[in-house]
Amino acid sequence: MNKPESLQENIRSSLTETRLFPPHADFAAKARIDARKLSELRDEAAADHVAFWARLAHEELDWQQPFSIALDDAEAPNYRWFTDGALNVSYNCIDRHLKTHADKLAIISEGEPGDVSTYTFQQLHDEVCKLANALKALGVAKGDRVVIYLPMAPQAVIAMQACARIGATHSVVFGGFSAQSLRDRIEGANAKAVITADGGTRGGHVVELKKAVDEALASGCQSVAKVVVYRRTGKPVEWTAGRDVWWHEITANTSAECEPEWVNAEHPLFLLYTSGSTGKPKGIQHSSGGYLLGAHITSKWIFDLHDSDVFWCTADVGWVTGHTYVAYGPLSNGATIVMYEGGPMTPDAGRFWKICQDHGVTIFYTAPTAIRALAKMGEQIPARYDLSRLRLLGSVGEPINPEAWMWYHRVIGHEKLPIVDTWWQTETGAILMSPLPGATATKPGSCTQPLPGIFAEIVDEAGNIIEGNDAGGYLVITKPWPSMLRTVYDDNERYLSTYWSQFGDPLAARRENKPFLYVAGDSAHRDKDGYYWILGRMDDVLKVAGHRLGTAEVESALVAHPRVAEAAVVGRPHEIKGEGIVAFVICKGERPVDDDAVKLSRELREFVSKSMGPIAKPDEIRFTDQLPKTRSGKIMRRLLRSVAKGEAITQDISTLENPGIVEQLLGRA
Ligand code: 7RM
Repeated sequence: MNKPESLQENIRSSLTETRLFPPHADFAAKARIDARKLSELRDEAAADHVAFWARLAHEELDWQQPFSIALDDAEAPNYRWFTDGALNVSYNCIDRHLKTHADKLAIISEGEPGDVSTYTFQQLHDEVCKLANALKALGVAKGDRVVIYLPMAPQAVIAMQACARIGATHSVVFGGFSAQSLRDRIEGANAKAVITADGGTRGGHVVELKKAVDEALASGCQSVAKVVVYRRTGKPVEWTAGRDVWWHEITANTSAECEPEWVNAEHPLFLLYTSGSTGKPKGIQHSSGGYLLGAHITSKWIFDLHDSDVFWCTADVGWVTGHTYVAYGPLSNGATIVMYEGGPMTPDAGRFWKICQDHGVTIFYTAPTAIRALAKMGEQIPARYDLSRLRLLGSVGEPINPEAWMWYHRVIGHEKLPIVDTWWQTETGAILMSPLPGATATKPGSCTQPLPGIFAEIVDEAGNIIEGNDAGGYLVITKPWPSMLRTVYDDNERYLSTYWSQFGDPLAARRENKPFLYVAGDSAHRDKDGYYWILGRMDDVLKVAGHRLGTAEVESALVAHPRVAEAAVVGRPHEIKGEGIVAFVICKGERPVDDDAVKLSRELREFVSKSMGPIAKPDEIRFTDQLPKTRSGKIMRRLLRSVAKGEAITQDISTLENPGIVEQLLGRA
């Protein structure tokens, strides 16, 4: 295992946690899925998992052309689902609700300054159609890529849905990423258009999105013909005539009807760039039909969506959670969603609870880092707000430590609301492991079990499945599922090598008719009850305050600085953020000391913040003459992680090329 030392605490809780919280009878009585239904679904999926997904796809989605082929595995592990079917995702999220729910609220949105806007399903339909028509008029056609770089406002959902409507493939870039990261993603996707805003507000600051787009386009991005700008702040922006157009102008005299583009189920709905252990972020490519089925059914089952629910997922649309549980899954179920533009501490730590109260939120889905940050502010803050409408709580993004789980349960859930700890990834498209709130007894810190239709296993270093319970090792998924990623955009080799090659050549497996193992990159423990505990990443992917980052990206940002020769970045446990970033840096020339070290360290932290985005800013920079390397030249990250944590070095350093450097790293030389 790559980083067992950071897993100790998670392992400990997975072994010692004995508290069990069965679903409340009154919740279970009204739940869409109760224990009996869950076991029926499991049986059905176990008997024939392809037929199981096919039944759901037929029943739950509206097809313009129903499919007859459920799963095509001829090119496995490039699986295809529902291949001869045609549908439109925006039709499924909007139009199909108009007959009965045209006047129901689809979106309630609050800006950081406190301004509220709402859209009924009819209004959402009209706005989506207008933008869709305007995009078409700008020359955006089916199959083109559109980069979306917007604040957390309804326009982000409208833009995504408008792309889906015309069959354009969107690639949303998180507004917290800098111009440089934006440029890499625009170029990676060869985008034809960018949709942005004059700015957004976060933590009291204006985020200058349009300025970052201008900067990105000034240094490349030849493919971009048009930039659509939504007016949010009203602050003046630079303008490139012929390229830049105002959203409100291009949609002003545009029809509010736009016939959906019926696309094949496999048509790429979106790319989402995500960090891996090496190199540049990968463009994870998702489908239309399979993805929507995953988003739809998990929203319905896990969040137990009923007609009267008001669902708030706090994730930004720049991350996969904001795709599946803001822009697509709940709307596909005809649910009302809440969106919030700003930060959780603005103007104070009561903001989330005030929003829950003011908009009557019934289902609240957030990240452990937010729970920990809010818990730290004390229970008197949530106590000021009426949270009585809440009926279900969720967690996502990283392992939730049992203390945070218990706080959520006790202070927000008043010891009666179910908590769904949902495990999934950008790559999986939708939640794969989670309790069902009316059926599954929960344990603080465990995502419990795979959903019906999902087959998980734990394997050892050699890829052998470990049978029985009380198993620890690599988490793998053994059967394809509809919402899985289809490929890495423009790099299928990377798709094969990252997810399918850890335990042997997937193409050889195809020839020999052996099962494929999707390697999630997480380590996990399955306890004696068959419950899964996600222990953490096996690779160099970090989760910093819920944001997925690769150490390699931060390293390449650092070495772009003129004084840096080499850098190694590791994660270090952080009480609130989950992980913080520590960088070990070798400078060109002499190792900086004293004032120079202090100044350069500040400068490098700013430099990374500027080039990647503030979320990637290292907590600490340490200058060293050398990095600890093995004789084969590999950086010994495990050792760096121990040093960063300030803990005793227990690992064997005799394999190091330069064992003497350990003293310097520890600050003793
Ligand atoms: C949805 C999302 C994926 C990685 C994944 C895990 C970690 C996510 C949980 C979790 C423990 C959870 N997508 N992770 N959810 N770990 N319990 N409930 O976060 O692509 O950004 O990250 O996040 O390590 O591999 S992601």
